[in-house]
Amino acid sequence: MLVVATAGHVDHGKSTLVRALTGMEPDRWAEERRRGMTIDLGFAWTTLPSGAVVAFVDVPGHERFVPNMLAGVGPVPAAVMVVAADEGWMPQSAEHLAALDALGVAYGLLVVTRADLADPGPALARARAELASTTLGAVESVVVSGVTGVGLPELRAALDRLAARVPSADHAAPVRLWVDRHFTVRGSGTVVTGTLGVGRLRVGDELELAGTGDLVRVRGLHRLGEARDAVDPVARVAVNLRGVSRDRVARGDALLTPGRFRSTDLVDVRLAGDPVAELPATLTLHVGAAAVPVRVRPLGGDTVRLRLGRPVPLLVGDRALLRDPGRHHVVGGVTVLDVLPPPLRRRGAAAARAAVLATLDGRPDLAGELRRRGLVRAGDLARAGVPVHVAPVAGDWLADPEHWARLTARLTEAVTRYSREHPLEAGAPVEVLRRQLDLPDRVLVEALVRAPLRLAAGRVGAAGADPLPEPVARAVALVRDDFAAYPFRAPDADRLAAVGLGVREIGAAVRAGALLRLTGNVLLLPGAPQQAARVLAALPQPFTLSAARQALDTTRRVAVPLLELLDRQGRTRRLPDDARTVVDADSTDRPAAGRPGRLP
Ligand SMILES: Nc1nc2c(ncn2[C@@H]2O[C@H](COP(=O)(O)OP(=O)(O)OP(=O)(O)O)[C@@H](O)[C@H]2O)c(=O)[nH]1
Ligand SMILES: [Mg+2]
Repeated sequence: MLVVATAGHVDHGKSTLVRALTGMEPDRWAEERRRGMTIDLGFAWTTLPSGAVVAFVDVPGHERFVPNMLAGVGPVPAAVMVVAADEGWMPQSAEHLAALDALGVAYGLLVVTRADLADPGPALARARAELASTTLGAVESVVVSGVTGVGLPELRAALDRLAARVPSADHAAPVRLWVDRHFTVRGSGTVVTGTLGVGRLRVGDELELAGTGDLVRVRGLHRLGEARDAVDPVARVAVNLRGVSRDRVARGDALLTPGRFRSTDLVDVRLAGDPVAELPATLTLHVGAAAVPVRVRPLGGDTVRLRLGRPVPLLVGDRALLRDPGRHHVVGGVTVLDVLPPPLRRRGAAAARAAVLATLDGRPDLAGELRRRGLVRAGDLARAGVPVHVAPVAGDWLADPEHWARLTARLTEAVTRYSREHPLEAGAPVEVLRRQLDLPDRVLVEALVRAPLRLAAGRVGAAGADPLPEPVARAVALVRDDFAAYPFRAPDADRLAAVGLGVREIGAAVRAGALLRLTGNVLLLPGAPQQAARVLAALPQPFTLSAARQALDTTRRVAVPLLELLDRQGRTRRLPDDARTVVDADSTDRPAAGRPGRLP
């Protein structure tokens, strides 16, 4: 289907032309017919001699309704520029042409109407000259009269040639249907219409409503007034939505393939048109059928940063236009360069940003995005319109290869430094490394770990290294000798101090499993509980605390917490009279030694 918008000054005969070609009434409102003037968009269609179908989006020419005109033209790939022979080139001829040029519309026709009223020659010559320097360029032109019908066969033939020239659209692309009309149909609910530029719509599809993020279901589809199960682009389409009330949608909203777009309120763009330095601080951005107020921040050269009044689902490479509504002036077309721009905090950041943007052209460039960002989520790039065809380094994260290599080196340095500064710890905590390397996600730290580094228990250290730092290992060896003679006599404070086991050293030894902490500074070897249970099993059962203390040749300071640990481990059981029996000296069903808690 060829979808084509009309364009041109008020009263130049656009609607008359559409009516003559299609036999349909583009002016839908009674007020429009009463005033003889188009106010809002009109829709009409017909079959061309070749069998191709052309659908018109008929726009108003009056200067007050330019925003409506832009909503119609935004998503449409082709235009018919209409100029009246008797009036010639007029202000909205110029403004509409500027809009088509800003949006990059490259396919179209020039039609000089009302040729029965005046010599079409001068209007034709002027209009051709005006179009020549725009994206439309040297289009075919036809002279007609909507009243006498002169030129209409030639216009139909020209439309057929245009239909053959417009490139076909991508059926597989994600859908972004800009809503240009919405209404309710009794019994069916909410219906929205739009020009489907790319992507396929099917009954039953789930779509995302850009404005609210709501998921909605396609209940029915119409293409040019006929019910369809599916509609391929380019097409005029009406979508009956399930699960949304009419007041949740408005013109300028968009129906999206879920998960494929990200609405943004901050974009960096290249501007074609007026010098950037003279821009007003606020303008209106027109994209698709949307019109959004924006704050304009010139960055330098021809690039500006736009802060949008509300988020809009934009992609890198989108064409849009900036208009000054006060002055009825199309400021220029914009090409979206970045929908995820970095914040500008430091002095000189804007100029630096402009220098980066100067190298971009709005064509998606994965390698360039990775180079500039270093790290970025694959989903964020895909939703910005940049196809992703490289594997993530971790989770959903993509990395620039050089940046990743630098991070690997920095991780090794950070671990080495940490180990030097914290000799008693078994490596650097992942979270500490994440902050030092300024990484957005812990999975990135983990993915950076390469031999000889090793990740264990949330820390990154050198693989194969003794888990116990040298001074601690020496001290533990000394107390181990003490235990050889008296395995259940915990070293007292003096002994601990003498061998050099302070609070931090003890912590390191316990974490490494070299010592068992009964409580506080009461330490035994890790095998002590099992050994004790075997000794106690040889006593007459049940046995008292005092009998246990003597059999183990130790003090109450050790015996009390040791027996409690044995109880928790299920090796002994405490009886109501505080005596105990050994249940299973070699019980393996035990919680981690020293951790408070009961067996189930
Ligand atoms: N004689 C003559 N009158 C025409 C021709 N085309 C349009 N008109 C008349 O011009 C007036 C405006 O025509 P429209 O088709 O409403 O113009 P328009 O461009 O749609 O106007 P807007 O939608 O308001 O911008 C009407 O009175 C038409 O009858 C033509 O070819 N010859
Ligand atoms: Mg009209």
